[in-house]
Amino acid sequence: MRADRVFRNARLMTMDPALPGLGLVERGMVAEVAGRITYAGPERDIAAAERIDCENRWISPGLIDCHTHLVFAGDRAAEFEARLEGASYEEIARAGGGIPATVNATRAATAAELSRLAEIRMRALTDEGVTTVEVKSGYGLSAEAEFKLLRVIRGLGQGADIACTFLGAHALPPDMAREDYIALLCNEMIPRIAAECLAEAVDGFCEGIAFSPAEIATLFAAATAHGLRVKLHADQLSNLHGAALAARFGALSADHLEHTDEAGIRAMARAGTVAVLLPGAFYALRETKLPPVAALRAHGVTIAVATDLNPGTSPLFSLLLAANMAATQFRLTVTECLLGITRNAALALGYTDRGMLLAGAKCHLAIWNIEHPAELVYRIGYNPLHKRIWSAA
Ligand code: DI6
Ligand code: FE
Repeated sequence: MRADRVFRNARLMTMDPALPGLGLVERGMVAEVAGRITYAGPERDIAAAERIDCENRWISPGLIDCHTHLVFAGDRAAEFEARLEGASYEEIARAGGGIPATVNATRAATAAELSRLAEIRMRALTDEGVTTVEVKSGYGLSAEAEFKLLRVIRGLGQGADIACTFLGAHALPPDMAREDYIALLCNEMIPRIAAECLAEAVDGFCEGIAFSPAEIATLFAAATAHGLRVKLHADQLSNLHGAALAARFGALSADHLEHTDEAGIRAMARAGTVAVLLPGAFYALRETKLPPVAALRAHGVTIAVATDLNPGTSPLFSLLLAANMAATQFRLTVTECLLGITRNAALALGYTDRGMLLAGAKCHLAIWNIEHPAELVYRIGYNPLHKRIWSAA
């Protein structure tokens, strides 16, 4: 079959699960028809309307940032300074700073202003080869403000595919009783989100300063009853057994996991829940408790890596730097880091049509000015992207 385009004279990181490691192919090529890969492998003769000589560069799948909170207004630089003076994240949150500060600024902003700010942040990611971004709501915390955020997120994506996640259960809004807010989420917001297809998944923050496991279980029951997948901010600051709770609801992912125990990891392995590690938050909060990487490996849990881009705990605008931090701080291997921002990040979002260079997958590519795949993880604050291939198809 004739291709629309071929990318020839390339070296491939296919991320093919049937091959070891990154599924490397020397002297490779990728063929595309109508936005889909029709062939990826050793160079061969394929007729094509357009032939692109990659000059022996490496091609990876377009990168996937599977956990961001990039729609918000305001900034938290003063909180950063307070933490440098010794205040803890929990102390700041309990004193009305933290998430509530961003909620106030976000509620006051128009949808147009939020879109403008979000597009700038998205550009930082896409400039480094990202082609799919997960974006959470969660800085509205009222029906009106959360729906504003969901519509802003749905309207993004002039330069990347967007997966939208509803994070109404991010913090308790200042003016509401706990039971009333959970009821609002479950009985009014989730049914409307499902009916109007405003989000693909529902997330929550299971933590002492946010929502209890029982509240999250109520939320997840409502989400799954309405056909929405779930994900969870789990065991970041303490072990409330969030990973096991997420697994019980067949969650796509459990994220953070610094305090997750062996039982939680076993439950994730059984449920096929992806572990999303967020080294930006670990770094910014100067945490010392490492996520249980060895146990995740031992139990065969799929590991992804993301930026957690948010104004409080992870003002990190680089997925390559997240990968570098995952290696240096969490001791992930280069292979784990690169699978974590491609194939495994796709799985954390429930996608099987991307994150790999395989026939049938979306033709989202990143073409790199590097001599070896490890260079994507090794440098700090350097962007080796040559060209990104993404189309809305
Ligand atoms: N965990 C996080 O790391 C972010 N949200 C969450 O649930 C923090 C969000 C913020 O501080 O604004
Ligand atoms: Fe987060």
